[in-house]
Amino acid sequence: MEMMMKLYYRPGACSLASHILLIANDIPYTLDKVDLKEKLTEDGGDFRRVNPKGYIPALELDDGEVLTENVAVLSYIATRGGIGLPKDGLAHWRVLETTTFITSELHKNFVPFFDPTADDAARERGRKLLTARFALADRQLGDRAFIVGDEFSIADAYLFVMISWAGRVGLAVPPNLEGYYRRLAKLPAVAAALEQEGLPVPA
Ligand SMILES: N[C@@H](CCC(=O)N[C@@H](CS)C(=O)NCC(=O)O)C(=O)O
Repeated sequence: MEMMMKLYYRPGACSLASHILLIANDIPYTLDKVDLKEKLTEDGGDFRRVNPKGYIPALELDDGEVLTENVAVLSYIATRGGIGLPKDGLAHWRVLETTTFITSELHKNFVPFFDPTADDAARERGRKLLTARFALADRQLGDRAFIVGDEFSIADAYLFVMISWAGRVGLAVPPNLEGYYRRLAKLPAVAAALEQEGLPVPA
């Protein structure tokens, strides 16, 4: 029997972006819901044996290799399936440029909000940085449908998750980004991933 890719995930976590990409690329996959606190896989196994870093996303490939780190996992899925990362030209690098911005300038600045040991000063710093970074993303989006070029890319899937987190921590994003978020939620791959993870579809 041919092995299927397996995505180690947590509902609504950054792994949602990879989940969206698997669906958009029509790649068969299975899901494994990780207990991140206890570092256990869905069947109670030791998640650190899958990914010694202990975090998600982790994508088990069809040959048993495990790939980690959002930018690599997202790029891998898009390259395998052909949707989400332009093959060549400057467009390829522009998508990676924006996806790296999302991982290092947005995603990382949410850490104090999800870390129970972080203090108010760390959260305030995070809030200031996130407000400035979301403003940059808003300017980049302008009145276009997608964050890079004219097509849906891995950067849109990742930014979608970041905007959903902004809502969770009570951080307002510019109205234009909010509208973009609601439009993305209606894309079939995004709606299907939300449903499979048991997450509400934004109104
Ligand atoms: N550098 C990693 C960070 C991934 C990450 O922050 N994952 C979070 C969920 S969104 C996680 O698993 N946190 C639990 C932990 O670190 O214990 C990447 O870009 O993939």
